[in-house]
Amino acid sequence: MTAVTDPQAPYSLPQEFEDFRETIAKMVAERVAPRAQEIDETATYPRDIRELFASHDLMGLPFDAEHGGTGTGTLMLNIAVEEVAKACASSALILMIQELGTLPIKLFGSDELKERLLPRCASGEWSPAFALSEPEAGSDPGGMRTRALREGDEWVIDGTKNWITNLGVADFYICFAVTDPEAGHSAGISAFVVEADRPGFSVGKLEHKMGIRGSPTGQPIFDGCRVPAANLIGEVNAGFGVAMATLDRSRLGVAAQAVGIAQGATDYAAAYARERRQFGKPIAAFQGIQFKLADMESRTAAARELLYRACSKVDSGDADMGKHSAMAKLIASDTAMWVTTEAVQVLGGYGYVNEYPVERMMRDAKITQIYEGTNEIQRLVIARTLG
Ligand code: COS
Repeated sequence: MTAVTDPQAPYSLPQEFEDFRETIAKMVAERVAPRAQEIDETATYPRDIRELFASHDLMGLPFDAEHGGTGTGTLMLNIAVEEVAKACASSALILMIQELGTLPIKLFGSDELKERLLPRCASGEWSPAFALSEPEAGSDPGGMRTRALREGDEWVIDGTKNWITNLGVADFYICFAVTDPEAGHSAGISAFVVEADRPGFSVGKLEHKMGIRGSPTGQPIFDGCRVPAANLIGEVNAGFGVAMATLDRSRLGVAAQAVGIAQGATDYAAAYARERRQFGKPIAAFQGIQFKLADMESRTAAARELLYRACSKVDSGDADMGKHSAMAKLIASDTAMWVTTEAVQVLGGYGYVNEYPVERMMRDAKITQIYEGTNEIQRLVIARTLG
């Protein structure tokens, strides 16, 4: 047997990750938490928070050093997402989308596309969007209707996407479109970069949402929108694989957001229970409340373990990363929904009003069970690996 010098080391986060978490937590407490309620109430995209992230180099977290990023990997990125989501899930989405909308380029793009787009995203100057879903193609993106036709050195894109994060804010959209209608379900799809200032691109309906209200979501419209052949990502007709490989990694962002929301709700409910007095003592003295808080803390800790393990799978390029990110996303999002509902219960009537943050957390938690693949789709992805 090989000698083990530090028995703790294989199963604890390196100190630099803990230090990083502490720095982010401090910034979040000072600058993000005080803005969270207003961002939700006014449903406005917090540009100031994005600038704050850029000034702290956080927008560079999803990128390699050669493209102006921090080169620090998925785990570091998702620790940041988690810490921000503790206070404001909409702000966490700013970091998540920076990864989701650039992974297709990072994984499959030409050197020219990488050099053209990634450094501007790493600096925070630009932000992307990932346009896969359509009104008639949500869980089943292989059935999309958006088309792209080759004309000379250009592609002409026609179609409408749906539920697209960063609508109207994004500088470019990763648009998936059918390029070979004869190829059959999911086979003849390609991925393109469409800059927001291309003629034929427009911002359609923006949604009024239950949660993550500080992040604009809606329908980008591509109407005879022309992009140069150089804007194709990867091979023609290989776009479905681009989308799937992206989601295998980006779903960890959703898991991190969910863990953050759950921890934020647990911390708030625990502090509240120490202060709130009924029947002559703090409600934290009652076992009914203690058991709730203990379960909230434990389930969140379990979800976090799964998340970090899946991050390390992605960072080491393990073949089963997709299964692990689906498991992390599934468990973390179900945990966030359960924990935030319990947090509202701990606060009682105060939990139900927006003077307190837990009703926002409960509304924000719901989307984590839906986007980047519903939890039913995650179960499908996991089940398929079981043989
Ligand atoms: N990585 C790379 N390639 C993959 C892949 C992955 N994780 N999963 C599937 N593929 C490939 C398959 O290998 C197959 O290629 P070949 O035909 O060359 O073998 C192709 O993609 C089609 O795969 P499959 O038949 O499994 O596709 P399905 O239409 O059955 O869809 C699910 C599979 C349901 C998993 C997929 O549609 C999905 O993830 N849906 C949810 C979409 C989603 O998350 N939407 C949210 C949008 S972002 S908010």
